[in-house]
Amino acid sequence: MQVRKEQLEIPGLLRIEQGQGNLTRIVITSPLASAEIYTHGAHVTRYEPAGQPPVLWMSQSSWFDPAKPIRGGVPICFPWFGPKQGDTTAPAHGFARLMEWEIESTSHSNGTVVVTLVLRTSEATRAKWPADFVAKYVVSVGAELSMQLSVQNTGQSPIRFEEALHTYLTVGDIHHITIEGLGGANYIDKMDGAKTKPQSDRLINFTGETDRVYLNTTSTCIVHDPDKKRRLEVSKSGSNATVVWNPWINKAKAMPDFGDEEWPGMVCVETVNVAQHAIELPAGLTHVMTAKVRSWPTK
Ligand code: TA6
Repeated sequence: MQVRKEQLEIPGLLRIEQGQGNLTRIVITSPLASAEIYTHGAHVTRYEPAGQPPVLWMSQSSWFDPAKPIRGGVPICFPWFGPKQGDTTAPAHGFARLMEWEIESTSHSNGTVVVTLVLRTSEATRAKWPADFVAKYVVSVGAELSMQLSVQNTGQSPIRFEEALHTYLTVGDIHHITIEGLGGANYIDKMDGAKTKPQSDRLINFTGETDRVYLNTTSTCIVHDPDKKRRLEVSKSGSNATVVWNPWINKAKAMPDFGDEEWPGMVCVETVNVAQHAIELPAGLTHVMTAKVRSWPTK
């Protein structure tokens, strides 16, 4: 049963309102940072540390429609990533980002505001995925943004799922940034027939559409952004793979909810368990994956 709005709001720190598209939006304004979370998809759409520019990127062309995913912020991809194998009618990246999550609780401590949202098995989820689960998403907004996705198998048999916190980051210019942390890892290159290749250079540079699944990596990634004079750090736990994506010119043009000229201003560094890193979860157990995003101004 949904907890009442009045019991969830925290005067001066957290309010609940109708946001874009009349979707329910949680607005957090604390001394440390401000943020917005839509209950549609439990979708974090904004995170701004105090005195700093936005960390998360949002498309100006994003839909805010109960039947469509929001473009930008941190989509939750679950229980599959990309197209669903064997079902061309299924939504890309699973159903979690298309469903209404329930706000279970809110709290605050020393300027950090915490929101817990829940998605439970329903007829709608079973129609797409025959599993019993409870997904909990704990978002902590403070000097860093922490997002913890836990999935409990509440059924009687094992379940297998993929998951991603598909983080869109704002950058000054994709041509000028580098990403540190994945040197030496192998990656699946989705732009070259899904071939597996070594990331031989210590830093990732961008010269075209980039769509890579880095394997067997628990590393923290650092996005060096000389134009915005900052580095964005994406650290994680409970995740063994990282996706790096920029659609570049043609793919941006092909997406109606992505402005044609927006691609230079963003990069995705995604905290994932996909492909050979999909989660096999025995009955009764819970898996937890966490992503933390922090912005460090540089000289
Ligand atoms: O994470 C990269 C990716 O899988 C790309 O292949 C691209 O499809 C992107 O996700 C966006 O997917 P979406 O369904 O949100 O348009």
